[in-house]
Amino acid sequence: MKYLFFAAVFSLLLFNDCIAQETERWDKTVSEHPNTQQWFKDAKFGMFIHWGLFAEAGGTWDGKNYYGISEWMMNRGKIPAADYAKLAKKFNPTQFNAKEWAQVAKNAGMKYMVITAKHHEGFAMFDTKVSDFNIVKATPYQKDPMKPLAEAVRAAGLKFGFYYSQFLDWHEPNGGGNKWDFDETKKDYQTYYRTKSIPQIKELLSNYGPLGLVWFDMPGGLNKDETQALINDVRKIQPGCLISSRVGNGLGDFKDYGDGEIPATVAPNAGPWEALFTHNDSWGYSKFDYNFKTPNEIIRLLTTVSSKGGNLILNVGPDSLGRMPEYSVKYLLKVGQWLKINGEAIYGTTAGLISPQPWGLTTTKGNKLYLHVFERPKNGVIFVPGLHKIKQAQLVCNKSPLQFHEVSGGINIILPKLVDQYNTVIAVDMAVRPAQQTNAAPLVVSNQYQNNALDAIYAKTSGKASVKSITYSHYFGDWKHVPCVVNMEAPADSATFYTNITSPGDYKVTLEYACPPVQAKQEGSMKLNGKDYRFETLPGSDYESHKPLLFIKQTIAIATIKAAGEYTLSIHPLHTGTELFKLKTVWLEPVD
Ligand code: FHN
Repeated sequence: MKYLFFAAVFSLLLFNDCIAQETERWDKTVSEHPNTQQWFKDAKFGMFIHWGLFAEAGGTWDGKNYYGISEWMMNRGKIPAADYAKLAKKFNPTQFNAKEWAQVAKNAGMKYMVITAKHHEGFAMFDTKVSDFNIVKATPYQKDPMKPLAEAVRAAGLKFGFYYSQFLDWHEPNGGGNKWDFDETKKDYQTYYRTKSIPQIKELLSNYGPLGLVWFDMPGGLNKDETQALINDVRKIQPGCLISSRVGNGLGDFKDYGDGEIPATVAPNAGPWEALFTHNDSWGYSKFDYNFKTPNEIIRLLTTVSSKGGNLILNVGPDSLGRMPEYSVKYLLKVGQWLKINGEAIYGTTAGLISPQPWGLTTTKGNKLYLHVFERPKNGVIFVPGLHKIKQAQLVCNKSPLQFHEVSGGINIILPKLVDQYNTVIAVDMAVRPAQQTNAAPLVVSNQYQNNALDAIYAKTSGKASVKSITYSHYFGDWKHVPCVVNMEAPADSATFYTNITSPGDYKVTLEYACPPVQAKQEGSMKLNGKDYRFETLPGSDYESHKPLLFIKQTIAIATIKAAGEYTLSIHPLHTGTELFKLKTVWLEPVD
């Protein structure tokens, strides 16, 4: 009962009919076995699987459809635990095939798999002696799918891990989160941990062979010492098993960002980290959710995360029969085919030394720099700023050498054509490794590309202005995170972008921003190349974290650049008022 007050406040904050989405604080790496982290750092790509009773419902309860993340339906509908538990009577995944799932992950080029052993609904998808609310005792299936899955995944050469919701349990009177059935003031979280959570975690660590990691989620009810004690329990049974930062209290071996979040900046000495996305918008199987990311989108996502030095864990939500979504199987295979050819530019790499370019991104491995080319410049010349003294450049897919020239400020590499429809990779052997570029490096702008984006994360801010990740959702729980320049309320609050405009000409300048209707019609100024361009803001939508946020694109100028060179572009409100807008991107589109 000691932490009842803390936990009650926590629950109130978190579960007032919706879930909050914020990144857990995570300070440092606590594993006493740092060598065990190497596999994780090198892996880069993993499969997340959300599977539970929610797959049986698929987002529908009592004739009502719940759009959004399906695994939260019980909470959203305030479905009594006893009624919800009846889903188990129907849950019969007769088409589940552990080897097939392992093969899908392997063929996708994934190096680890993490599956929900127990999600917030409280149902154990494994054989547990701790509670009868489990797949063996409560369903017609009567088998433990985790046993063959753990074996098949390891046999396929991948690491295997469990997701375990350690605090939220809507089935149990003492579990976190369910206050529609159980009196919040009578909950005893310590008892919950002692009688269900910790014993089940120990079962998972004892009965399923070597685990690569335990992926804890949504901490609560434990202070730092108690969280450390939980970690110690894990380490006692499996010393090499990694622990996610969502174990809470700033602990854990690797950091997980928010759902669907890519960090804007990552410190070069940051520990291992993971970005987590779901293939469509729901984590659990949802009948209505067909918003699957295309192979191109997944490859770009994986490349983006790798270029920042992290891992991507991508979720799939199998249905109640044990089938993975058709589009997941199909599109992940395409990703795997790309990785088969270009994997050396992803696996085992560290963050790209060169900051993002209009043509794409970079990753690094020792003295090799990989250029991931998404957009081919019209003239085929890839300018890599800050790079000097290279030995060779060649296409990764067929090893054919590419011509290159040292030019002022960098290297030009000639790319005759884009050979890959998703991401053409060039491997560069560096004689000298340049220093890691930061977001402060000037942004290359060129008329060789259809458009040039100056994203908020590259803005240097002054006054009260700052760059902040704005979180919002479309449906319930499908979080979006968009870094924006915020708090520009007075002329001194500005956002400045440093650019390197490599080709003279006319550029159309378009601002992309979100502005609530009541704050619209404020005047702003954009200065570029000695000219001051004025504009008035347009109304979009109000900002509420649980609603869609409307970003508007407003063209405010054509700027003529007479000579190539470095230019600053800065934006600020003309008068003191409310926030001018949340600025996402400034687009510079060459006019032919
Ligand atoms: O509430 C869960 C959600 O259902 C899902 O499991 C995600 C995956 O990261 N974690 C929680 C929200 O952050």
